[in-house]
Amino acid sequence: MTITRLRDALRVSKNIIVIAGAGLSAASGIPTFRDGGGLWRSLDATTLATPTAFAANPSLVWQFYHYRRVKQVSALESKPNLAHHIIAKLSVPEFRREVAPNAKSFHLITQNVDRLSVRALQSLESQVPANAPPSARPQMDSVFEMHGRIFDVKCTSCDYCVEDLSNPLCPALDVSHIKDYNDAGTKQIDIPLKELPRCSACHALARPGVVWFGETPYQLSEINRLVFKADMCLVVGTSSTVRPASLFASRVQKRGGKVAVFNLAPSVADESADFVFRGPCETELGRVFPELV
Ligand code: BJW
Ligand code: ZN
Repeated sequence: MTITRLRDALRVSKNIIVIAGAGLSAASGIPTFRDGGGLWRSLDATTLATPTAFAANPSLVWQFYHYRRVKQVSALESKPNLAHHIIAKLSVPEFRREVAPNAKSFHLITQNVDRLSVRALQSLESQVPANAPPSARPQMDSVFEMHGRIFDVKCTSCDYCVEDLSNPLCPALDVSHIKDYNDAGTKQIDIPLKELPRCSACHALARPGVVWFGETPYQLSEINRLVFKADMCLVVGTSSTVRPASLFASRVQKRGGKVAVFNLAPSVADESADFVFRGPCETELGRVFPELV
């Protein structure tokens, strides 16, 4: 049975990584990008998620990201689901010992910008008694948000980057009248540059702190180091179509590691995977790790 085989492989794993994508947050109500109902099904990524698109139409790009901040990702609108919580628990040495007694490290490399994996860690940390030993605590630095964070506001000039949860970020970006994300990503809007979010350090135009096509993801050298030493890679809720994240699993495998895919639908990663769990990751991870539910 696939669960038993994966559990056997986990028992001898030393360095575990999870590569996550939008499917991890789907059960939290956050749209994916490429499958049914995904953002890039009805919207054109090249007009919204590239530096050229932002240079050409910063008002539209800001409106799109502001809508997603407020209506989809905010703490009021979404919360971590069971899959986030199970992955967070794997970062706690005492929980991890149950499934991977030989593991020296565990890291999540997420392409998601929604912060839900970090919120899951924070919620776990808040439940740990103050006098608990480090082995009972989640490892707060175990998450790498390689495509940035949707609540970060980043300067286009000096690169100063700060999390700003204000709603609206500036009066001109009030999106309360916008019906849905399709409208947010297409409805013409013409906000003068000086009324868009500005850098609080140098006052230049600011942009959403996410990684667009053609840009280098964050923390790539640390991530490459983790991928290089990993001997177990769980690929959770990603279509595995966007580089460089789509390349990590095969790199782990080339060095003799194992790959387990958790996806609702077939993905390009399935073909070479050692284990495939077809179904919602919030259910499948619970089946594989019942002690972490
Ligand atoms: C479930 C589920 C459930 C649903 N349970 N599963 C030609 C021109 C220009 C660039 C390129 C080019 N060719 C290649 C490139 C590179 C490019 C790229 O890969 N493009 C391809 C699309 C062709 N990549 C880049 O440009 C990257 N940078 C780069 O390569 O820099 C160069 C470099 C590399 C290495 C070293 C140094 C330099 C940057 C990519 C940035 C991607 N940005 C976005 C937007 C982020 C901001 C925002 O949120 O708007 O990131 S695009 C979008 O795709 C987002 C995601 O993180 C990313 C990946 O998508 P993901 O997460 O896989 O989502 P989906 O929707 O595709 O899949 C969801 C999956 O979940 C599906 O499989 C479902 O079945 C499943 N699912 N519910 C389990 N409940
Ligand atoms: Zn600045």
